[in-house]
Amino acid sequence: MTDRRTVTSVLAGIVATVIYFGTAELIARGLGIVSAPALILGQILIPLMPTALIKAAIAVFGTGDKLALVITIVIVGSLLGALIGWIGVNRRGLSIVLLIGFGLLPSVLTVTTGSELTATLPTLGGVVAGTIVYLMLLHLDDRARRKCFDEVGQPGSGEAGRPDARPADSSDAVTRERAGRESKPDRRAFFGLAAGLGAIGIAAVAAGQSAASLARSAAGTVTRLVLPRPATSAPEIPAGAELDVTGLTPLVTENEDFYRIDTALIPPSVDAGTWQLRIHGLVEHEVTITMAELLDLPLEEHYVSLACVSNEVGGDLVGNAKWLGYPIRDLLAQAKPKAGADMVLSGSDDGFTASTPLEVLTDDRAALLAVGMNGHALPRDHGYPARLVVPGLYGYVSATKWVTDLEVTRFADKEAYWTTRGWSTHGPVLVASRIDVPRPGATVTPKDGGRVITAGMAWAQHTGIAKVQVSVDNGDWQTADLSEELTADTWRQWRCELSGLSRDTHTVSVRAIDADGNVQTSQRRPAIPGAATGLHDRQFTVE
Ligand SMILES: Nc1nc2c(c(=O)[nH]1)N[C@H]1C(S)=C(S)[C@@H](COP(=O)(O)O)O[C@H]1N2
Ligand SMILES: [Mo]
Repeated sequence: MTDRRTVTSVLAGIVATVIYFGTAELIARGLGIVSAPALILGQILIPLMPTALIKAAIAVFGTGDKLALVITIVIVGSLLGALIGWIGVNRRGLSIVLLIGFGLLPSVLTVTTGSELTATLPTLGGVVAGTIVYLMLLHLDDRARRKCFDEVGQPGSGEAGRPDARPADSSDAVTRERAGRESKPDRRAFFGLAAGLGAIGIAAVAAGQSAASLARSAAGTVTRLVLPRPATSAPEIPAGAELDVTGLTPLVTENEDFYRIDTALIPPSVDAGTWQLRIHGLVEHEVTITMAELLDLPLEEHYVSLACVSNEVGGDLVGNAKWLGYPIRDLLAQAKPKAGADMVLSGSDDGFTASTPLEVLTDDRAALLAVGMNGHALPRDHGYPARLVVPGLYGYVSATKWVTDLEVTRFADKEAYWTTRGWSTHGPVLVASRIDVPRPGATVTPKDGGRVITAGMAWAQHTGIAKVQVSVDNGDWQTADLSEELTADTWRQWRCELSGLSRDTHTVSVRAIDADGNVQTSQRRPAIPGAATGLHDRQFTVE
């Protein structure tokens, strides 16, 4: 009897939790806001995790639609719900208090972080629905039990909270058997309702999530700023800059396809009308610039490829876009950095910071305070309304999205977000290359003359790619054809015809050499503290 009560009570706790999350997701979607408990909890948990886990989590959640995180939180939450249900076997009142208390936690957190009050509505709705479901299931369970006691001539149970106060019927085999039989319809009703509500809760979470990712991709492409024409346009794309190979990555990455990496589970929603950038610290004059002032300046357009330091060898955390913005060099010239300064700590609305060498921001490269990406306002995921883009550095030390603050300072005095977590202070990009074609494990039919095409991308931003070489089955390096260079700040496509391959499985590997003569190293090294190294290779079969 006690076992069965434990089962039903624990189940009621789990179902209540799932209904809680599901209701909250649906309300959040209905209101068009992102503050459902699963994401709020994720936002709080991520910074508490060990560094390696955070990077891994961000790689998964930063690019995906956060579904994995939400599932994890719902599962962990349900375990807590189970625990509360288990406590409820003996102490029902306490379990209800715990259910409501833990349930309200995310709304307390939203309020204390200064969000609007509507942001708490999903959580509140979730708590109400979850508590009702919990009480309803327990009531059904009590009724099943009470009925069976009545049937066997026992008094109705008014002491549901104290099982030890119940008549000692469990020692009586006959009573137990009768009880089991008599309570069956109510038992079935209990389990049926529990299963049904559990399924509804899960469906609600799923529906809320898919609506959220739809809303996110819409928010990611919508244009809210009217961008001025550039004073200086980007160069025309030369005819030979794109090679005609099926399956090869396009030279310019569409905004929707651009990789996304950041620590913000919920991308900040910044109002361009009130946005300001403040330049301060070791400067002669503090400068504050509004969006209207920024858009009035002569803006420049530049193609720049951006890469993430945590990109694995062969990975796709790299993209190339046409950015519209104002040179950071010219903004800093207005502020006049003082002698001794060697770094600019850029900060964003969400607390992220990046440390960029001052000299990189003041030399002649196209380091931009960007407002446009491929002819559109920056998508929210990519830093709307303004971000930094600096050719030649990894994103974590340069590409601050939702940027609001530039502090001119010294590496000796300040540390940036990822530097305090074990990543190197300076993050120059390393020469890199990747194979796109053939696809992994592909079976290829050689073209006339027994030729097999391999192709891919190579990058060494701000230095430029001089050469790409491929090797089959550890044979001699052969030189690939390169697409025409767009600029030294962008990646280049390469292609190579392999011939004389036997009908067998082969491995092709690639290496790039930059314009300074640096050869991409074959030495394998993990991403932390300063980008993974090693050569990308790929297996395919010739038929
Ligand atoms: N505010 C903010 N800016 C940020 C980050 C972040 O976490 N927060 N991540 C950086 C990192 S690690 C990279 S690689 C680039 C990625 O930019 P993208 O998402 O537009 O591709 O943004 C950088 N800017
Ligand atoms: Mo990154």
